[in-house]
Amino acid sequence: MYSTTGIEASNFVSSFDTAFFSVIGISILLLVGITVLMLYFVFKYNRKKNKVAEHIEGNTKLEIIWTIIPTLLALGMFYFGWAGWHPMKNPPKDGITITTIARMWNFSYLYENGKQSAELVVPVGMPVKLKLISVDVLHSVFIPAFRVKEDIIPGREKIMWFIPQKAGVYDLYCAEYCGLQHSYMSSDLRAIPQEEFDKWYTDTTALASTVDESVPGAAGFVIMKTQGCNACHSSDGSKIIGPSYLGLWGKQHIVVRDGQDVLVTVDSAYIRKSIYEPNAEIVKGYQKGLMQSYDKVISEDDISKIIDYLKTLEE
Ligand code: HEC
Ligand SMILES: [Cu+2]
Repeated sequence: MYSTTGIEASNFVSSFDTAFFSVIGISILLLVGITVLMLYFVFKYNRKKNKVAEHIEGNTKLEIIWTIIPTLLALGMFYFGWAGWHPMKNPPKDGITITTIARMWNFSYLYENGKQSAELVVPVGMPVKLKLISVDVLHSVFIPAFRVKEDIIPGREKIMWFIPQKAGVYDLYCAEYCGLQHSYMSSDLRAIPQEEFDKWYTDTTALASTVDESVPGAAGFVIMKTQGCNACHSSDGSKIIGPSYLGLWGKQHIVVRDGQDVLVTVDSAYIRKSIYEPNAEIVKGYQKGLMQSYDKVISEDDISKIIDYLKTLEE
């Protein structure tokens, strides 16, 4: 049905490259042509050879030629651009849909069966539709090897699609400046054969099995890494965008709730609220609105694992 024999990384590579190189080719041709012609005229009509300027009224034939040729060139460039772009906007009905959640400053991927991943894992030869969601500001997902890029706009849902054609690991970047750690906002895209993908997809214990359960807090650490919490929170006491996790558990500190300073003790209920409703109480001295709710991606069970991890950082 879908060709997997293509040597290109995705189905959009050849149409994109055709458009790109035809524009570049025409531009180079014009640059060289105009430069050569200009130099030729400079010598040919040198003042020493022909002092008197001639007045030319007009030349219909020439005017028609220099209108038609550039029009054809421009239409040609438009055609290749349109032919490459149009299919990108029309995803097929079949294939898999992966919800791509962008936030300051990481991407995470939510699959139809509830599986979550920090890495975009896709099957080779199958249309992949990314449902793009931003929970905070503008981001943009860019996969250079696949020749696809799409802005992610908060409050709007967008679809981007492609067919991976060659197994491998590719880079995926955020291509829209989105704040302090924007340049670190990237993830891997791993394209694997269908059978291997099916195994990965149905194995919902995969995340847990890579975690050494005998190490206290290990599972919580992996969850926070997957969700990108460490872009804003350190575990060593240093302040990044948010407070450090070091010594957080059991601590008493002041938060601002409805404009009022309130002394709170960091316990399970507080951590849970910090993750599900981060803007209800703001730790004094920090900015409101930076951390967004994780209620759709972090379960109650995950929260208790995160708490186990925080307990290991008690001072
Ligand atoms: C974009 C930056 C950002 C990300 C990502 C982020 N946070 Fe936060 N977080 C903050 C900021 C800023 C605060 C302090 C303001 C507030 O209380 O909301 C905070 C506060 C907290 C607090 C309360 C800390 C305290 O000292 O009382 C906890 C707990 C917390 N975050 C956990 C998490 C977890 C778990 C994740 C990942 C699932 C996460 N955060 C992701 C920015 C972030
Ligand atoms: Cu971004």
